[in-house]
Amino acid sequence: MEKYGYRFSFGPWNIHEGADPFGPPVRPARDFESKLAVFKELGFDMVQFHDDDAVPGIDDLSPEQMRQQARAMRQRLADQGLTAEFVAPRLWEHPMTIDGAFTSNDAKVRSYALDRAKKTIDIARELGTDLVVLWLAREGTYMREAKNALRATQQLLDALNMMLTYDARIRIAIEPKPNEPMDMSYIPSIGHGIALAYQTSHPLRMGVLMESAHAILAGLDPSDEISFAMSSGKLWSVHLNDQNGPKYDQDRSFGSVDVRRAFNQVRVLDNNQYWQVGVIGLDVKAVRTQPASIATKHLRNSLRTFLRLVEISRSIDQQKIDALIAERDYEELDWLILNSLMGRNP
Ligand code: GLO
Ligand code: MG
Repeated sequence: MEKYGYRFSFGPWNIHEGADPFGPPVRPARDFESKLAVFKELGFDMVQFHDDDAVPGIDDLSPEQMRQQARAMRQRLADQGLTAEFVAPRLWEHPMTIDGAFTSNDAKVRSYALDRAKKTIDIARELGTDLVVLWLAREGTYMREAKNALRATQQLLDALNMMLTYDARIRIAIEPKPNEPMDMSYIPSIGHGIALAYQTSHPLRMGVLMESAHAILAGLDPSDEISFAMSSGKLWSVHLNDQNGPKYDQDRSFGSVDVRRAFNQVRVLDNNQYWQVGVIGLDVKAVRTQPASIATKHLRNSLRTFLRLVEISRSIDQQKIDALIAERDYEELDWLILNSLMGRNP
């Protein structure tokens, strides 16, 4: 398969048992080893980790045990010809973090969160990656009055500064999301993530991860979010997927809802040589109806859709586009794009 220099990744959570808030798992859990086998089979190159995907039971291990397990994981990856793209602290499942982690109203919780972030950095180092991703899942509120948004922003900055100082080589990418699990999240968009990045003590080591579904939930266009981040060199990873309107976070296969929106994400990534700076992460989930034995097709489809859209984008005659723009004939431009997406060259 021609991959045009792109590298692809996903996380173990993208092979999923199908539980939702209204029903239990419908597919048996697969062990990590069998998930690892899927990566190469489907053309993926790198693995995304939560800290406890790499080191299960992280809260109960000594620092030495933790590091040793992370080293063993690096070897397991190498055995499969894989490497780690990033590690993200899972700060949303522990009972301590019910009301948030870095922005919890409880000082003990905040210090747990900082410790856990340091462990994530230690694990990243052992896995051989310098990238830490922060999805700020529970940093927000159900009741506006329950926290102080200004103080929360400062707390997030303090946490980022602590992490940047703890390891001088680590880079941090914030993954913004406007809601879910919280009603309202504190860093809802790429713009918020970048504004925070520039206020840290080491702005050069701060960037963002753009997830398509999160941008759509915020009412924003994912390709414009990508472009905004790239304009300051801060797009360090992506979670491409799709989302059918402002409802629960769907993580649908890339391009499966709106292929033109997917095309525009591919187009800006490809026109700006994203393959030189980052990996194409696909944060997608199989729909709950998919039987277990065939529940990896969402990953296959997303990767192939991305590559098909690269081919389409490169096949469109840019001179034609420029001429239509010069004539301000945007209806003809529309027709050109639609025809290309429908497999015709008008
Ligand atoms: C949820 C997020 C989540 C993160 C992952 C890595 O909405 O997209 O899947 O990407 O936990 O931090
Ligand atoms: Mg994501």
